[in-house]
Amino acid sequence: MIDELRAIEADAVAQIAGTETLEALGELQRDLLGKTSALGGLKKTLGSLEPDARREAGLVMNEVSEALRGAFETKKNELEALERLARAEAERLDLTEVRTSLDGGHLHLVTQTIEELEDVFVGLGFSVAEGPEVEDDWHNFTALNFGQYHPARDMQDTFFVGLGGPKEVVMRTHTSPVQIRVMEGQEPPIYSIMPGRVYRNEATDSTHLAVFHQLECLVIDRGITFAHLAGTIDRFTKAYFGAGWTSRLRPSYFPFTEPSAEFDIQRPDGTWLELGGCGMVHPNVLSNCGIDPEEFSGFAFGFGLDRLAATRHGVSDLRELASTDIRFLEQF
Ligand code: FA5
Repeated sequence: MIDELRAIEADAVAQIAGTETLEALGELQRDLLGKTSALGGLKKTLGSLEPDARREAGLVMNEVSEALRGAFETKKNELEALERLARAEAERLDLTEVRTSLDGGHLHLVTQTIEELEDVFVGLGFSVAEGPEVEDDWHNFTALNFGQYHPARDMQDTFFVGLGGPKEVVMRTHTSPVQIRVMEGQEPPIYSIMPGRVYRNEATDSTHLAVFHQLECLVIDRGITFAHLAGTIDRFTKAYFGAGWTSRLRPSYFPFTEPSAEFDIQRPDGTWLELGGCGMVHPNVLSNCGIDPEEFSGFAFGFGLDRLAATRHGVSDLRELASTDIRFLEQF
């Protein structure tokens, strides 16, 4: 039996050494060490030997099993290292390559989304406005009816910039300050959208980023009602996502709108996604911008563009949108 065991060992070691893939190695391991293997067969006959011969054969059998396990382990490490190298080689980017044509890239998913929504709203008669990402307290908070010590200031954790007096300059926490800039700069009627990047000092997870994007919509005219607001939200939801999608409003609070609501959109599978806030522009906000609230009324809404794009394209983690992984970015 001992000769037989040594022969099995020599044959197995040669087979292991000649294996070229991890899959083949797995199969070989089952063939050589499994219950139906030659080694397994000998193990079963061990009991029929005389005690001395059994002890001796048992020792050799353990040695052979150990040797084969070691050989499998070594080969597995070797094949895994080769596979890692091959993968790294396949994914290698030649950063010294000089591109002679411009067909090597495309706009980021969020930029594509902004452009698509601009088309939707321009089609509805809106113009597009922009404002600065570094804002003053007046535009980001005070003109929007956030009282100096109002707890609503804590609703959006703010990054302050070391310019001017304490807490005077901020990275804008939402796109609503652009409403103020638009109202300060032009007489009603106003039909504007304001897309842009915003910043909040918060921990990131699959549904929250510290740097993300919003799109703000502002309408100021004579006779504007809540029905215009609800209708506009539903119109753009269907234009962007398709006819099977609907929206709903839930009562909420924002200092700059009264009444205020949060709006969700319903996916065709029936589940809801919280997308943004909205409401009728607060009379104090109109007055702060020199617009007579007795003559004009209006609505505003603002929503998260990253969540919107992620929902439409099936991206389950918002952090992917900030990744530089070319395999992710190339999909859109
Ligand atoms: C606002 O920012 C208000 N300015 C919206 C508004 C505009 C209300 C006009 C009334 C009138 P809120 O903090 O809820 O509201 O944010 C709006 C949306 O931005 C959220 O519903 C969500 O879609 C998105 N959002 C908020 N925080 C994050 C975050 N950390 N990461 C990604 N998206 C976010």
